[in-house]
Amino acid sequence: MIPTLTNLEELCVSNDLLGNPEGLQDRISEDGYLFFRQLQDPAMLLELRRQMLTTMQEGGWIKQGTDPLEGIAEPGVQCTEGDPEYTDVYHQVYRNQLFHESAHSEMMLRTVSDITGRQTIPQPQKVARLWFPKYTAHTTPIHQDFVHFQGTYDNLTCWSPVGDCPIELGGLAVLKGSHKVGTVLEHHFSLGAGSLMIDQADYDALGLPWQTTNYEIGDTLIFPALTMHMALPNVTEDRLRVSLDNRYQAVDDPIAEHMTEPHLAGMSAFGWRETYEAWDSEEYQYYWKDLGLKVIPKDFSFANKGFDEACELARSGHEEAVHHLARLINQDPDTEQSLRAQEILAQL
Ligand SMILES: O=C(O)CCC(=O)C(=O)O
Ligand SMILES: [Fe+2]
Repeated sequence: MIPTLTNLEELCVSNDLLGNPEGLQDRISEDGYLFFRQLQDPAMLLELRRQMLTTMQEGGWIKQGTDPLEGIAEPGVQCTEGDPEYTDVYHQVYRNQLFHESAHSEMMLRTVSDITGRQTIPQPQKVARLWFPKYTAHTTPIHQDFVHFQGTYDNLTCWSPVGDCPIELGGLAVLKGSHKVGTVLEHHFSLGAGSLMIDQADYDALGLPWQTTNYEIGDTLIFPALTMHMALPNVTEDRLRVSLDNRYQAVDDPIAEHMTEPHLAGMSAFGWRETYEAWDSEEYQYYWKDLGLKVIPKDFSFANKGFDEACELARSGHEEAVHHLARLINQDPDTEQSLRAQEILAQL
C-alpha cells in the first residue's frame, strides 16, 4: 500500500557535510539516509541517459521517431523484472560500459568510504531500473534491501535517477530513521518489484515520516540495508523512469554470492563475458577479483517465504498472486517453483 502523497516530507540535503566523515556518519546513523544534490556529474549521467534510452529505443520500448532523451515509452509496451521481454532489453542495456563505470567515480568512492569510515567499493552487480508509466501495480513496495542483497546490514544502496525525476515519475521515498529497528522486519508477498514487502501496520507503528523530493539529474540518495523505502508510482502519461541502484560495501565485509553476478543473470544465459563484450577498456572488468572478497551463499529464505505466501493466496484466487505465479511459469516452466505454481493454477 502506497502512502498518500500528501504525507511526504522533503529529504534533508547533506551537501554541507561532504568531506566531513564524522558529520556524514552522525547524520546517517540518525536519519538512516544521506541525500546529496548533484553528487554525480550531470553531464556524465546525461550521456549515460542518452546511451541507455537509445538501446531501449532499439529494443522497441521508446517511441519510434522521438528523441530517446525524452524517455517517451512506446504505447502498449509494459513489462518488468521477471518478464522475459524485460530481460531481453535490460541485458542489452546492461552491456553499457559507462553504466558500470559510473559506479566507480571518484566522488562516489570517496563519499561512501567517508560514510563507512572504511575502504568501500561498488559491488560487482550493478542495477538499473527501467520503469514503465502507469504500470503501478508493479511499483517497488516498501522493503528493506537486506532481503534482496544481503551481505551485511552496513551495505549502502546508492539510488540515483538517470535524468530528472519529479515525484510523478516515481522516485524513491525513505522512511526516515527506520534503520533503527536494527533488524529485518517480516516481509510478505507483493506483486511489486522485488516481490517482497513490509505490512503497513508494521511501518505505521514506527510513527516515522516518509521523505522524498523532486530529484534532479546527479542527485543521489544513500542508505544502509535496514532503512525502509519504496518507489512512488510512475503516474506520468508516457515517460519511462530510469535509475541506478548500485550497492557499495567495505572490502573486508562478506558479499552474498549472487551480488558477484550480473543483475537478472538467472533469467537468461548472461554473464560478465557478455556484459564486457563491446567494452573498449578493461580497467573496470572483474575489478573485484583481486580484492579477496569473502563470498557467502545467498539466503533464499526471504524469497521462499514470499513464494509460499503467493501460493497460499493464489489458491483462494488472489489476482496479484495468480499473476505472480503465471509470471514465474512464463520465466521457466520447469523449475520446482513453477511446477508447484502450475499445479495451483490448474486447480482454479
Ligand atoms: O527503483 C526502484 O523502484 C526500487 C529501488 C530499490 O528499492 C532497490 O533497488 O533497492
Ligand atoms: Fe530497495
